[in-house]
Amino acid sequence: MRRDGDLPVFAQGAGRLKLALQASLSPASGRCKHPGALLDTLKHWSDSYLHNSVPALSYHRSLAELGCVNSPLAVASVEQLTAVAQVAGLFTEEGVTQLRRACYQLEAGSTTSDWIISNRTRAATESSTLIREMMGSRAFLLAVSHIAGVPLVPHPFLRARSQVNYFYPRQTPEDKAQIGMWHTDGTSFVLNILLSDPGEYEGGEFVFFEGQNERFDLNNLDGHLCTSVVRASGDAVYLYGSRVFHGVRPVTAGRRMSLVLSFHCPYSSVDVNKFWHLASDDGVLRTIRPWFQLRRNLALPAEEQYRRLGIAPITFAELTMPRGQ
Ligand SMILES: O=C(O)CCC(=O)C(=O)O
Ligand SMILES: [Fe+2]
Repeated sequence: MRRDGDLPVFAQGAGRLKLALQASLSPASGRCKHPGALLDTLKHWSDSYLHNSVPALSYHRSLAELGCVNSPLAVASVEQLTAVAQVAGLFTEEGVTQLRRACYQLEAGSTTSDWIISNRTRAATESSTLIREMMGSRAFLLAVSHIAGVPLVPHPFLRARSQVNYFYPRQTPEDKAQIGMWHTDGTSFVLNILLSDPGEYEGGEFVFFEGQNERFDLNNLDGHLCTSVVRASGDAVYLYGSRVFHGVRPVTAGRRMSLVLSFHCPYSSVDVNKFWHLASDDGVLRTIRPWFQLRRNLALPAEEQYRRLGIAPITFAELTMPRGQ
């Protein structure tokens, strides 16, 4: 039996263009559960929610190790760029508790759709003080930059920057399973933080393809299909999301919640996000203006991007130093 037969592949190429046009015609395809609900816990972020020590990586592969020869970024090599890493112990217990609380609250603003992820709240940084402040924290950005191998800032496209995913089992056999279809992300530097404990759900494994994305073939995953060992609330999978196929298998009991954050390397104006990827979520018209804004923001010098965040630039040199210096 094909192990991931129940996980389809999200439309690529022309299929995605079609979805973008459909989204434009039915903007109400994702309906908010409780419009007008207060989504913010109004809790502030504190850097004490991060462990001081270097996050433990239980698994790490660079883009080179996945078979990529040409680096997508002129400023970093394929050896330097992390393709996949499993991260434990990034947050303290109190940090995990606060993130869980914030993400529970955001569920009232979630929408369901047939897109890649069935049920989610987008632009979490716009609704949650805690998540917005965390994304603007230099200590947090430095920790994620260490994992990624290059200095990072929050992704300038707000609706792609942060989202909370909620997965439930089907209620009736006719229901569609809530899944994360096999896909690559529209952004490259992506941290997927699991915010559920193992006892809270069954199924819902995070799977990824350990190989070049060009070689991905649903009918022949042999030897390349990996299931993440990330299990405990607060553990994370970091991905070079635009190059590594991944998905979330159906949840068969309970509820699985995850916070997905996207970043950008400000020393490069390269961004793989395609207009059609963004438009397949929001429709063509609603994507045009933010798209041009994104192009302008990507072209800003790194120093200016960090200045706008109100923090000192993270440099490449800083990432090669042992932590704590
Ligand atoms: O829920 C997760 O763990 C990851 C979902 C995902 O791949 C995404 O949101 O792009
Ligand atoms: Fe993803």
